[in-house]
Amino acid sequence: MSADRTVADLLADYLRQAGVTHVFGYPGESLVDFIEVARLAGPQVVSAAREASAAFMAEGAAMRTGTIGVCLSTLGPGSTALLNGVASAQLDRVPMLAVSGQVDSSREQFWTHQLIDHNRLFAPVTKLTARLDAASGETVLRRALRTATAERPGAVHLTVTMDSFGKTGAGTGGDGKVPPLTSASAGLEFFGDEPLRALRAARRPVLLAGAGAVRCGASGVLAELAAHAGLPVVVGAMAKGVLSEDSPWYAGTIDMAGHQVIWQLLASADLIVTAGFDPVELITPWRLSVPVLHVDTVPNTDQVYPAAIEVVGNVGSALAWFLANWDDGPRWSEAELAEHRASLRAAYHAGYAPGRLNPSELVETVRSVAPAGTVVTADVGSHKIMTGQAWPTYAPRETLITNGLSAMGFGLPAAIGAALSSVPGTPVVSMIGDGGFAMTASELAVASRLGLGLVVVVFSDGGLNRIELHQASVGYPLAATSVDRTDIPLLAESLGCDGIRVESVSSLEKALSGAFGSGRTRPLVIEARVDTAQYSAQF
Ligand SMILES: Cc1ncc(C[n+]2csc(CCOP(=O)(O)OP(=O)(O)O)c2C)c(N)n1
Repeated sequence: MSADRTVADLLADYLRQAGVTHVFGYPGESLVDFIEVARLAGPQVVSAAREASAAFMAEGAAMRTGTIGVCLSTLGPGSTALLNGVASAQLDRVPMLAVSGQVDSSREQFWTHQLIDHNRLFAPVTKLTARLDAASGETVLRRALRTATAERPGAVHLTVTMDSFGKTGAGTGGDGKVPPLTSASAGLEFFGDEPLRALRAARRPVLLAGAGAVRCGASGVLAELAAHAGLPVVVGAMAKGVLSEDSPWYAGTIDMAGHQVIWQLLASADLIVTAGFDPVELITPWRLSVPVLHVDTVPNTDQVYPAAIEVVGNVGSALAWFLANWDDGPRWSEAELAEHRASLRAAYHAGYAPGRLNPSELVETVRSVAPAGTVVTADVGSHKIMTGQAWPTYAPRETLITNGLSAMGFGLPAAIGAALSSVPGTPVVSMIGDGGFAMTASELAVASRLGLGLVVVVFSDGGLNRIELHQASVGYPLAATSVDRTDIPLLAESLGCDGIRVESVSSLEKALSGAFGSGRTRPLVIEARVDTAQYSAQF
């Protein structure tokens, strides 16, 4: 290890080794040493319009690739602004390394201007907070990367004082290599007969698959088990694609539009086998009394649902074990599942307003023209609930949804992060509400600067619909929930994008005609004026 290696060199080196190609941030004086090192040798530093967006970009990149997302902020106002995106990664179980600068170490103990105690600020929204310096840099970095990626993955925050980044002598505490960054080991902690007996004894078992199954790469074995044992598979919104949605065993996405139909299916089961399902994937409380067999990388410490039997370890290995030991007939028929999906479709279309642009039509029309392999992100609000149910997803990590923190402001930055970490030319769509758009529209200039031909679909209804629905449900008049109307196409154009407004399916189809497959390098923003009647019928 060279004695003149700085902390900035060390950080950049470890990130490159960890396969990190982009770091998302917003600069401040405290970061310039790192920015310079990264400019020369990588990873590429992408500056966002604000820190929280930078963290959401990192989260989107990590959701897409499964590797760690990295974001940067300066001290004080930079770190407080970063917080939302860090908390988002933590609750979405996405591995993230967040790094913030800090004043010189000589002033850190007493200074007041812009000084925030990062350990206290980030402790509640991370798995670990620590200081990165020359003395223990290697060990701290290994610890940070390993902690963020270990099950359940989440966020780690590191503070680097202004004098530390440029300080030499870093890199003497190890072998100079990143530790293994897999999230789940291959093993199982529990091989007793009880889980097998429970599954065999069940007449109407249902699988409930979640983000842990995606992280464990359990898609293939999940599909095989479902087909072999005839099991319906309900998925969490953050696990969409873990079972291809054209499978005859797909039974819908929990707690998205039409959710009553899915809860009815679960209530009719005599055993629910969770497969890496995480309670952060729920929105409504768990009210079922059906027995649960918990299969996950971690024990059922949340206790959101009680589970008498637990299988803890790699979700794919656990499902393979069930599969290898299944010697009985199918429990459900494909015809039953087809009937269930038809009911779900009908529930999804409830409240349809003839002659208007309905949110269901918006989702279905965009989906119908988006090519295979399109990546979609959703922001947070009623549009997410609609997209989460009716955007058929055929592979994991193609539909990126936040259900942990569920922070507005996620959708557009996550699409930028996902686009940058996908094979160039991968189509990327972002479905966002006009409230979330107002929060993050300035990031369109970033997408434009980077030459990303995103398709951004704004569900424009002039209101914060999810909250309006709640006001209506408790009998309050609508107040403080309107979204100020702006000329969205004009705004988009001023930010280096193409912009268009549509109010009908036919104008939407026209707007989408050149949206995909033409090698566009300018984002396209479609303001879709939707009718909200369907939203009211859904919830
Ligand atoms: C940062 C943040 N602030 C507030 C909320 C609470 N919230 C959840 S949905 C929602 C409304 C979103 O409105 P909009 O973006 O227009 O989408 P719509 O519901 O109309 O589809 C709000 C305010 C949140 N989830 N995140």
